[in-house]
Amino acid sequence: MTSESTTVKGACPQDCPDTCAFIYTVEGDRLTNVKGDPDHPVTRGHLCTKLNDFAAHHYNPNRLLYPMRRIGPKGAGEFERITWAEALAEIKSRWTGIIDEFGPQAIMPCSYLGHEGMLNGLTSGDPFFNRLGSSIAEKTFCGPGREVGTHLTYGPTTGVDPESLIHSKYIILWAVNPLSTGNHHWPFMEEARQNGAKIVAIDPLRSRTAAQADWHIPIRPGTDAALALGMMNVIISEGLLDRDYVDRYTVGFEELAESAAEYPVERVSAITGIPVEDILTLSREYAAQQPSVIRVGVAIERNRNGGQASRAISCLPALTGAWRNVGGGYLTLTMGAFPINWDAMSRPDWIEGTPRVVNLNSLGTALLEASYPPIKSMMVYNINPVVQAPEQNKIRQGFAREDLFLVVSELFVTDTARYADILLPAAMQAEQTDLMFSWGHFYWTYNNKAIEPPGEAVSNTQLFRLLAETMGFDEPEWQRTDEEMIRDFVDWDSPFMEGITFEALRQNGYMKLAVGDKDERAPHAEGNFPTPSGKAEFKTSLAAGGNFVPSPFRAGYQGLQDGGHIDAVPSYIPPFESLEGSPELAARYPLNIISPKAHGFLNSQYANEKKQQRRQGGPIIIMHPDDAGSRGISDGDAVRVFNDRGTFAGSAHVSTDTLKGVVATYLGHWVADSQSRSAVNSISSSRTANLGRAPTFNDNLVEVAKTAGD
Ligand SMILES: Nc1nc2c(c(=O)[nH]1)N[C@H]1C(S)=C(S)[C@@H](COP(=O)(O)OP(=O)(O)OC[C@H]3O[C@@H](n4cnc5c(=O)[nH]c(N)nc54)[C@H](O)[C@@H]3O)O[C@H]1N2
Ligand SMILES: Nc1nc2c(c(=O)[nH]1)N[C@H]1C(S)=C(S)[C@@H](COP(=O)(O)OP(=O)(O)OC[C@H]3O[C@@H](n4cnc5c(=O)[nH]c(N)nc54)[C@H](O)[C@@H]3O)O[C@H]1N2
Ligand code: SF4
Ligand SMILES: [Mo]
Repeated sequence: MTSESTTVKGACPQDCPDTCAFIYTVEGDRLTNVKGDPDHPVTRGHLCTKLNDFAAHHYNPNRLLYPMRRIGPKGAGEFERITWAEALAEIKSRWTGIIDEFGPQAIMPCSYLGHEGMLNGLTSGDPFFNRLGSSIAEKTFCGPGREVGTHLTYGPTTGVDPESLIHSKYIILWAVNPLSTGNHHWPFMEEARQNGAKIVAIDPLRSRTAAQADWHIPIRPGTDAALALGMMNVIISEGLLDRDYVDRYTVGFEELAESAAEYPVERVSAITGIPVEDILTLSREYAAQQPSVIRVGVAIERNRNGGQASRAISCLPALTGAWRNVGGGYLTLTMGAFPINWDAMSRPDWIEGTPRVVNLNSLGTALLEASYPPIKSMMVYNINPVVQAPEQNKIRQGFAREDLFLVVSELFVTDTARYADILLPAAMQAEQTDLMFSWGHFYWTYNNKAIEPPGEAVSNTQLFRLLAETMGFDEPEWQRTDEEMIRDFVDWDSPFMEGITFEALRQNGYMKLAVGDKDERAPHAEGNFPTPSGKAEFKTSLAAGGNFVPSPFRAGYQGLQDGGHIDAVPSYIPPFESLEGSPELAARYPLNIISPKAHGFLNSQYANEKKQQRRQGGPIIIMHPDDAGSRGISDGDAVRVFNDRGTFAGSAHVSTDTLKGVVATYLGHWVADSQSRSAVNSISSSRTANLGRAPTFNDNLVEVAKTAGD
């Protein structure tokens, strides 16, 4: 380190529950190191595998540095450099032409969580597109199933503080793999374990976490609601519930008990594949060993039953009175505690009338099906739909449409960016200002800009300022600096902001919300749930209907239940694609596929880094020995996975790590780097789950065969 080296406080930009505090080291004008801030109480100076080389990622030679125009066929990835002025002029003339002919709804944004910041993240383009009058992209890839499910029981509770987990005695990790997907909760659980806690993982796959747990309970994908109802049945019928807590702080117990009574252990065992004895032991231990806590992951919601599964699971802590003690209760998203002014961020008040809403799970269909006005232009930023969204083949066909004007803002020429007509270079985290909330702890984290962006890359905030100017928008909001935006986006007067100022936050890098002392905090020891009744609602008071918008995350656009109906109490329905749910399809495609997150990639990010590719390896298809054997497949064989929607290839990994009948593969490999020129989402369906219009990535049937010639 030279004498000119300085340090700057930053924050990890990724959609990850941990939101690590960074320390950037800058020498001259160069970012030379990114490390974790050792003083941060949750992230403790340790960055995950993906972000360990984050400084080098900024200097990846394939960074997109200048605006580009397509010169080859769509999808070929052939571009020539142009100036920003040329790029903006072309966008203006194409969009103006489209608006004149078809109206602004023929233009549509497409974005997601490539960046999670308050400024550059999920809502960064919303004000622009609302002001333009475009069609609206409904963004429900991650979270809404759990949110709606949990919300029905508890309202927008903040849940257990992960720092309080050290006080837990029984920890259920349900559909979550924190050792890969948010490892900073683990030390708290490990400390609890040193103090006698038991860690249980419920997962079809022996994940890294399941392998480290005290007890791994394999479960058939999409059957979690049946397990939760079965556990409730055991707990109620054996008198293991906390009757006093139920009487004082819950509503709808009789109805819940009736619903649970339909799930005797034998039936639950047949549905879930879990032995009767294990269901009994789990139920009894969970109820008896207090404080018990359930941490629910995002994977819970990626099937037809996902929302109701979250809801059923969320009833367990109220039934057993787990909330009474510090470290007891339920933990899924801490985000609700952050006093965020979502309307200021996304400006739903700028929407005129009722524009068309396209759920991004149906992106491919929306691009291909006739509609009026037709979608003539799309602007893609913060998302890589060719890899990450379902119906990969339809999306690629849609993006290849000659009459579609596709604008993409990116860090790299991704599988999606290859289809762009105009490609715009985006800044990376050390090159921009942002404020990060967290969905896995209670700390704000401030990202100070450490270096200038390379070439002509711009932050998303700057991109939309430029586009607003180009389109002639003159509202004062477009003149704000990044800091002014941050000041506008937070409710600084909230009680949770006690002791937190903008200046202090910027200087300290991170600050914890005033949620209470981690060693004393038991937010629902005496009920106090933010529901209409003030109690935990086994029977929801929202079931009567109404437009139910639990999440400010997708401000202003959504009624999130399907068909306007919500069952009064939690229920179970079989997955769309399963032997139980679709026997005819299962006869042709007998294997359930799940596609959890890769240890070495963050969704599709970092999958273009050689180091991460080496760490992660190529696409693997994890198969049970019985399923492999009956297909003549041996470990290491090249195989293809297919159904009516598509096909992709990988190398067979034959192992009892997965249940018989379930194959698993990791998400994030780039299509361009894959031997089959396709990836797992080629087989995924666009159907959405029973609550929150959550995706159904883990509710797909496939067949696997040895690749011909092998
Ligand atoms: N099969 C399957 N599919 C899934 C899932 C699954 O489990 N299985 N998970 C789903 C979930 S939970 C999620 S959250 C989604 C995530 O899906 P995406 O949000 O598409 O995830 P990323 O791969 O992170 O892609 C984001 C893109 O944004 C770009 N980007 C990053 N920062 C910036 C920036 O500041 N500006 C601009 N303009 N671009 C930027 C990155 O380079 C990257 O190409 O995927 C979903 N898809
Ligand atoms: N390394 C890494 N970390 C990440 C990400 C990444 O891509 N890579 N992505 C980030 C994002 S956007 C998100 S949303 C989070 C997600 O993080 P998690 O919530 O941990 O999600 P997944 O890894 O998809 O799945 C977790 C586990 O659920 C299991 N599972 C799948 N289907 C079912 C089911 O039906 N029932 C049960 N009980 N278990 C099931 C899977 O086998 C897997 O082991 O991770 C974040 N962190
Ligand atoms: S991806 Fe998650 S664990 Fe890794 S550095 Fe970022 S916030 Fe921390
Ligand atoms: Mo996600």
